Amino acid sequence: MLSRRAALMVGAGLAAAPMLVRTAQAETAPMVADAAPVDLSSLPRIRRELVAPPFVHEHEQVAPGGPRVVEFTMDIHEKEIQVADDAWLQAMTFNGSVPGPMMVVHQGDYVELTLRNPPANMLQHNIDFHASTGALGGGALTLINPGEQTVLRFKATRAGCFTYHCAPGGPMIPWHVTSGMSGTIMVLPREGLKDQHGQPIAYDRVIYIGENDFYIPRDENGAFKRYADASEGYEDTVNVMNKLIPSHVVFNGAVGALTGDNALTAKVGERVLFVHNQANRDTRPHLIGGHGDLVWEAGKFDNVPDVDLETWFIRGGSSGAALYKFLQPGLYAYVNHNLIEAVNLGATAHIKVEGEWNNDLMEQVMAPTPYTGA
Ligand SMILES: [Cu+2]
Repeated sequence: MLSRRAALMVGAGLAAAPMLVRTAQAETAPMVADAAPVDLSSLPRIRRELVAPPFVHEHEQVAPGGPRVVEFTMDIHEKEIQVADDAWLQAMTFNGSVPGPMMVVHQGDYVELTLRNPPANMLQHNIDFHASTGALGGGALTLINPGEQTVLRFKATRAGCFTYHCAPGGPMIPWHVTSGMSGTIMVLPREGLKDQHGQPIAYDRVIYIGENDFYIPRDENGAFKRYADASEGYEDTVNVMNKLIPSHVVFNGAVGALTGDNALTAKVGERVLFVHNQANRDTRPHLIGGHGDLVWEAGKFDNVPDVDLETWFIRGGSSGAALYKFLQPGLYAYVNHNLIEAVNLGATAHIKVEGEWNNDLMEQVMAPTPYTGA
């Protein structure tokens, strides 16, 4: 007798889908069993409680000492989310949020993640950390069924913002990623960030944006379809997805997730580090009325940052970072500067900045008045 999940997978022709992961899993298992043990018992351990985006858990920018083992726990939740007034998605999430929570460690630390797939879920999941080395980024060691949990430890050898995402094999990979299963780990250099001259630089806050392209099917009348669970929507969703035309391109899981009453806040003089994750598709952040003072476009902090950028490019499958010190008060829009995606499809965030207006930087010399002509 097949479980409901197995029946759905077979019904959708997916039984053989996770082949790559299964093969890598089978090949990796004996190597893992034979490998020399590593003794990390002398290293201090610290446990970090993850928080939902656009916020980030407490962390030090400069490492307070030598390498540590940094412990995290994430639960995977399959749940329906509202993407727009008229659109719902059977989302798959790390820790219940889209994007998954940001994790912060320092270069040389060990990341120790307990990943749990609660019994109420219907699908297999895993995690591929672009920051890690080997075993499909950990994907071959973390594939878990509903009702299972696993612990993966990897050494964060390279500094930068890195995408993580679910990658359970075959067509499950794009489906899970475009259903919300991606996020960012930020590996800070132990001595903190440096500017283009190699001088230390700090941020006052992090704003963590996860951009998602969603592919929600429509019915014969053009209305978005709503499904009882993820598997029920699978076939329709793949048909939309394979045409590569997203129904929504949004920040943090929904149109309006970071605008209006949900707008972010900052103060004139504050340095904000914008971390932008896109696990599937290229994008091009732009802060309207501001700049990227220092931009690690590819997200990797051992590269010299670009300065004074107007728009920067985030490659699909990566996380980038941009530092900006706000100089004027007012309402700013942080957008994907494909403006169709920003305005019509949803990829906009707002930041309300408090402070004193600086007429030297900009002044309205004459307010709009009736045209007097030549
Ligand atoms: Cu998954």
